Amino acid sequence: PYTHAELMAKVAAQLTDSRYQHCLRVEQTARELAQANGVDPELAAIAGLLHDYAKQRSDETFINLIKTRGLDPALLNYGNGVWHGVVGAELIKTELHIYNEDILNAVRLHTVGAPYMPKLAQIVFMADFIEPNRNFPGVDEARQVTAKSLAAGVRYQIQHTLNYLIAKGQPVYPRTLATYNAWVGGVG
Ligand code: DGI
Ligand code: FE
Ligand code: FE
Ligand code: FE
Repeated sequence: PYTHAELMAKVAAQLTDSRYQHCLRVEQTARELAQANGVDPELAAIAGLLHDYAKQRSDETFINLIKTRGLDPALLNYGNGVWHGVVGAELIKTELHIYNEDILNAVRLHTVGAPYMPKLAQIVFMADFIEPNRNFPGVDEARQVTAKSLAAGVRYQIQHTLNYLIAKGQPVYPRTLATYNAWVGGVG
């Protein structure tokens, strides 16, 4: 297996410097959220470091993986935003030889979430949203909510994401909507 330092070099080689720096901030934020939530900080750090590993691959790469690895064909109707996590996890297996399903799932779910998310996946999802350089309106509230309750943070983020996609007229991947319904839905 690659050492942590070797994985850092692998990630750096795949990404622009600013995207790599984002990955390092997500790694550190995930480590802190793990410590606060009783999750293994090293697993969180690795998942955080790797979450955007595939972000700068070509559309063609993702389309081929969707077809050859038996992934949801509906993915073909979306783009890099949805693909780099859900499909990108395949490249982490093949190229980095990481087969820990907890790590791979956290990468897969980091953008669109899922109705059920293990704590590690919730941590990477939130670390990506609130890492120190994020500065969208509401990010400070998101940080405060997440510090009090990881699940409340997930709820906050998925509401924000759905609002953003609709405001922009973007198509919503069905699992993004399922995440929203599962985490936000209460009494109907
Ligand atoms: O990779 P990052 O920029 O750090 O952040 P991210 O992985 O959370 O989000 C990547 C993009 O994916 C973001 O611009 C929003 C977009 N996205 C998330 N869910 C959906 C989506 N785009 C579409 N079209 N549909 C979705 O359901
Ligand atoms: Fe991402
Ligand atoms: Fe995200
Ligand atoms: Fe990210």
